[in-house]
Amino acid sequence: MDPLIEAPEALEAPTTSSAVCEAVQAGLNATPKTLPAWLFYDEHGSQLFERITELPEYYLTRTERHLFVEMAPTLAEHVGTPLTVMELGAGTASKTGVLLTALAQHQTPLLYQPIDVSASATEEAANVLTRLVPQLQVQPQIANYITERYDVERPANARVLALYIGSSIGNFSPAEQQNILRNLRSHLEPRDTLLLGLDLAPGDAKSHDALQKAYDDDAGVTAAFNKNVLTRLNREIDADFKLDQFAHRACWNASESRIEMHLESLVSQTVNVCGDAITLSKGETIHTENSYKFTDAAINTLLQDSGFSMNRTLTDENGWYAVVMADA
Ligand code: AVI
Repeated sequence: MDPLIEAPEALEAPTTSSAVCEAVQAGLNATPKTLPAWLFYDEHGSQLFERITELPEYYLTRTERHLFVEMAPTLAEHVGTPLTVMELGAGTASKTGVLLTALAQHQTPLLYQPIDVSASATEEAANVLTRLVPQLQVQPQIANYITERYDVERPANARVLALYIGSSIGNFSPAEQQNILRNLRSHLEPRDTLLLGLDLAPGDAKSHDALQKAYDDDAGVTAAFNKNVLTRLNREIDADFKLDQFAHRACWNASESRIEMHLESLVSQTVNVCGDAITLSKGETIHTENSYKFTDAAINTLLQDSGFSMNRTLTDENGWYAVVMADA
């Protein structure tokens, strides 16, 4: 994978094609049909995601970055020093530099512990960040924070600032969200802090239309990102999806408070996947992604159920995105 690309790989892709076949067949034989989210992040998919983060419609990344710029000067004061910073699913940590630069002004050296499944992304993060913040000691861990154990090192007496940003939590089910945060909480002590980046639910502040457009942009980059899973399956397991017979769909599921991405079959068709003939009727969809959006009440409940207590929330002037500080 291109090390410059920030791929939020939620779950590790299986390494053998028979394991890919097994996962894909299970999803396509289910009702409704689904495909696993790790399929998005091959090399091309990661590049497309990077382009998504720069789209005018995709406000999440730039809004979070603005909030970090705003909060960075007073962060050390709020969290307390001495401290160490750890980050779940750090990727190339492109936004973390803003926070680390500010924190390093209060403390030298500053230990930064990124945890990510991608060794190349973490290596890139270490290279870029140590050039940007020379006072930084980067100690990466290559681990899938969902399925594998990880450690948090605490240099003498330091508080831990745990980062889980980028709305990454939104791609997991509510039960998974709670498990991720509970597991994180088990590594922390009461004087530690969690910084969580979340996308907010539509309502008075954010229209459904604005949210919808973030997942169905005019340039068609998100559509290409979604359809790329089919290209990947054609290449990796010799499936025969015809891309022009599928359309990208993004829809708001109000009862689940999530944007769903689907691939809709435009005709009745049969697709061959690992020797399995999968039939799709016209209009039937394959569900490829969930992106949960949070109300204030949902954030509070999630934090409380995971053993954290809300300290303060920073939102942008539109009220579209939130960076939440919670006490462990
Ligand atoms: C990585 N994740 C936070 C993105 C999101 O907004 O749920 C993935 C994405 N899917 C479509 N566009 C972006």
